[in-house]
Formats: sequence, structure tokens, C-alpha cells
Amino acid sequence: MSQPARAAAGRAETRILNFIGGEFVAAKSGKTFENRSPVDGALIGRVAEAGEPEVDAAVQAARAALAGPWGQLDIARRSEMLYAVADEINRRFDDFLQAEVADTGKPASLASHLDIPRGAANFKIFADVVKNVPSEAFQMATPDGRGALNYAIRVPKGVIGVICPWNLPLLLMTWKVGPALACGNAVVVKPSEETPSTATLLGEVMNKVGVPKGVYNVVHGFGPDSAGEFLTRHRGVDAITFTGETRTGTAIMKAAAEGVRAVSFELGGKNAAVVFADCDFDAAIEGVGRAVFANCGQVCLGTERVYVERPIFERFVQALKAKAEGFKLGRPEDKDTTMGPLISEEHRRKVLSYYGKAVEDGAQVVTGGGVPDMPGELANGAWVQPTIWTGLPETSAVIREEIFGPCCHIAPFDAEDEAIRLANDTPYGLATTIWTTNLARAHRVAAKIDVGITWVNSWFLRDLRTPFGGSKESGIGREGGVHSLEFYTELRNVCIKL
Ligand code: NAD
Ligand code: 6OD
Repeated sequence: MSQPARAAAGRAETRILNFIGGEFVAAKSGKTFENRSPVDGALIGRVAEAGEPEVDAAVQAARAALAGPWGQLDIARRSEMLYAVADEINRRFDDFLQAEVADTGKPASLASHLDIPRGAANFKIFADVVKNVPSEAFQMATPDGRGALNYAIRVPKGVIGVICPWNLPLLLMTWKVGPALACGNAVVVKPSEETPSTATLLGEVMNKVGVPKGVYNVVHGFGPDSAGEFLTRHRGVDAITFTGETRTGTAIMKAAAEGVRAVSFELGGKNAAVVFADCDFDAAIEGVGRAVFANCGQVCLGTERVYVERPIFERFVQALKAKAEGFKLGRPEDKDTTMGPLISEEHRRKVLSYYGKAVEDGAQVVTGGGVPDMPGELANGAWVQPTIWTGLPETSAVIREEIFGPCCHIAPFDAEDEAIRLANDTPYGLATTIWTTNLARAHRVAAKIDVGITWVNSWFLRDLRTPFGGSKESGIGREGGVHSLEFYTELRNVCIKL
């Protein structure tokens, strides 16, 4: 590997650097922070923390790229370049996999099926979308009888600030960078402080395939009074796309108000599954099991509230319990590992506080509820037991607040309207899953649950052309397919008097 590659991969002896104007750079201040493995607490590397000078340099580099060759590239050439990025990610699949798994501790089997392939696919889908979007045109009559022709053109928004979370680092970052670049923008990415590696590694890919310097930049650091805030406050940033907690979204929206800059937000959720007695029982257990426990419960679309029609309630609780108890916690690289740790000790404290609250609020702990005994060095990792509760009042914080861990509460219901009311009784509105073999009911209930994404008899089945986003406090705007173009381009009307 070249020197930048070792810096970017960031394991063992290495440093993880900022990527600005096509160069891997440390911080002028010399400040760094630790990147530790959630599996066993081992030091993975040290990350160069960007200060205001680095964030400013990244924004300037992005602006310069827009004024340079990148701004001149036609859509066909830009699309080819994004295909090349995807191909290079796939060629370096193992490097990306190793980096993602080291940062997150998630099972390699999961990252190799989900995170890395989607990281590559996110470039191809939007390269295709921009080539195929029609424009709109209107002819109009005028008093002189000659008329006028209106047509719309799309231009890039400019420099996009991309602020990312840690749960699906490459997938969620490229979900924004792919369309941003496809539309001709330049980006400054601020990965989560917990997961700096794959965004940095992508810098090498950009250089390798000849994406002009400054089109893709990465600055590392934290949120408040650090790189996140410096980036969102920077007036050279034209628009901000953010995935993360609703509370952070509120802070970013305040920063974006200066200069009246556009935001696209994918935020938290407290998603419900609604399971009817007429469901395919095994499919429902399999699907709800994935929705609750995949990625150790750290998926924004995941289910933390399960409502089950009373005739199958007891059977469902017992079957999901068996599913939870079947997970094999272990090192990510072990082939039989099916669940990793939480992202950090800090996040574990948060999740365990809800495990405690559940008991205080009178829950029956069906399974789990604590910290598993892990052997050897794994005892230093951020492990928790997959957990199921029943018997909580709907007013409990465990039912109302996003936990973001491998846990759910299961409650019975007796009528369709009751299930809809329970599912909607939350300030969030991201996703839901409905389990039934009654097609009419599926359509009826789907239309009444106030969320951005409804799955019927499935979960996290993604067609990247579809609108993705949240209602209520779960987000602002939709991304995916042509919907991403609404955010990443400015639509201009040209009126020609004939
Ligand atoms: P977070 O909000 O704590 O952090 C996300 C990013 O924002 C990080 O890079 C962080 O450094 C940065 N940040 C924090 N404060 C900031 C500030 N004041 N200004 C600028 N940047 C700031 O979220 P997280 O803990 O990384 O991720 C988990 C959360 O993300 C959960 O709530 C989850 O539901 C949500 N999420 C939502 C979606 C979705 O599509 N709706 C997807 C994934 C995760
Ligand atoms: O699949 C996607 O495009 C997407 N944004 C998934 C988000 C998952 C949240 O954790």
C-alpha cells in the first residue's frame, strides 16, 4: 500500500487523516483523537481532528473544484466517473470491509452483504438517474400572438456539507455523496467520530479514478465546537445533508438558518411493527427478528415497538424470544458471529439505562436485559444482550424514546384501528412494517400509518429509485432516485419570448 493508503486504512500503527483538495492532511493544531474498537476496546488508530482552518480549506477546495474542470464535465462523463468509483470500491472490497468492520465491530457477514455493496451501488444508481431525467417545458400564449416557451434546467447547488452517523458509515455517506456528485456538486464530508475510516479510504478511490481534486473532501472531528459545527456554520457551504439524531438535526437547522441554506434530514425513529393474526407466522418472526436485532439494533429503520394481534401474542413472544436467544455474539470476522457489539461504551451506557428503566417501569423481561459474559479481551467491548420486554405502559420512556439497541417491547392489540393508533402515537414517523396475508388490510393500514416508509411482509427491502425519508420528527425531505435531485440541484426556469 502507498503511504496515503496506510493513513487512510487507519489500523494498528496508522493515523487517519483529513482528505482535502486531493491530499491526505493532518491538522495544523496537531490535534488527534482515538479510534477504538467496540469489540474489545483496542486502539485502532489516531484520527487527525480538523479545526476551523482545515474545514475552511476543505470548503475552499470544493469551491475551487466547482470553478475548475469538474464544473465543465458533461453528465455522461460525470456518470462514467461515478461508475469508475463504484468499480474501484468493489475492486478494493476487502479494504473497505476490513475498515468498516474495524470501526463498527459489526459482523463481516453483514457488512459484506449490506454496507460495502450498497456503498458502491449508491454511485451507480445516481449516475443512471441523472442521465435519464427529463426536463419540463411549457408553451404559453402572449397578447402579440407570438407566444413564449418556458423550460427548466437543473444546475448543481454548489458545495454540499455531508454530516454522517456511525451505524452504516459507508452506506449512509455514499447515499448522499453519490447523488451530490452525480448532480455536479462538490462535497465536504464529516464522518462520525466513531467511524472515520471508510470515508477516508474513499479519498484514495477518488484520486485513483481521476475525480478532480477538491470534489470530494473529508474532515474529521466531533459535532459541537468541532468539525461538524465548523462545517455547518461555514457560509461557503450552500446546502447541508445530515443523517443522525433528531436533536442534532435541530442544532444543524439553526446553523443552516444563517444564509437560509437548504437542509435534507434523515433523523431518528421509534418504529412500530404491526403483526396481524393472519400473517405468515414464520416470515413475521424472521422479518421482525431482523428489524429488531440487525446491526445490534442500530438501524434507524429498525423496530423497537411490536404490536401483535392477541390470538397469536403468546406464541409470537415465545418465537421471538427463541430468535433473540439464537444470536451468536462474537468477533466480527468469525463466520458464525451473527451479532456484534454496540458502537461504543458511551452508547452502551445509554442503552443499558433503558434496560434499567424498563424494569423500573414494570416490564416483564422476556429475555436479555443486561450485559453478556464475554470471554477474554471481548469483556472490554460494548456488548449488550438482545432483549425483549412485555407489559410496559405506553407512557414509558422505553416505548416513547429511541433506544438504538437490540431490543423491543411487544404489546397485544385487539382491533385494526387500535393497532394504527398505537403505531402513530409517537413524535417520530420514519418506518413501519405490517405483517398480514390480507391484501386489502395491508393497503388500508399502510395508508393510515404516518411514516415515510412502510414495508408489508418485509423489512429494509430497498429499491434505490424510491423516495426515502421520514415524516414528523424523523426528517425533512426525501432522497432516492429522482427525489435526490430536488435537493442536490437548483431548478431554474428559462422563459423565451418568441
Ligand atoms: P448524531 O446525531 O449523534 O451524530 C451524527 C453526526 O452529526 C456525527 O457526525 C456528529 O459528529 C455530528 N454532529 C453532532 N452534533 C453536531 C452539531 N451540533 N453540528 C454538526 N454536526 C454535529 O447521530 P449518531 O449517534 O451518529 O447516529 C445515530 C442516530 O442517527 C439515531 O438517532 C438514528 O436513528 C439516526 N439515523 C437516522 C437515519 C435515517 O435515515 N433516518 C439513518 C441512520 C441513523
Ligand atoms: O437504505 C438507505 O438508503 C438508507 N438511507 C438506510 C438508512 C438506514 C438507517 O440506519
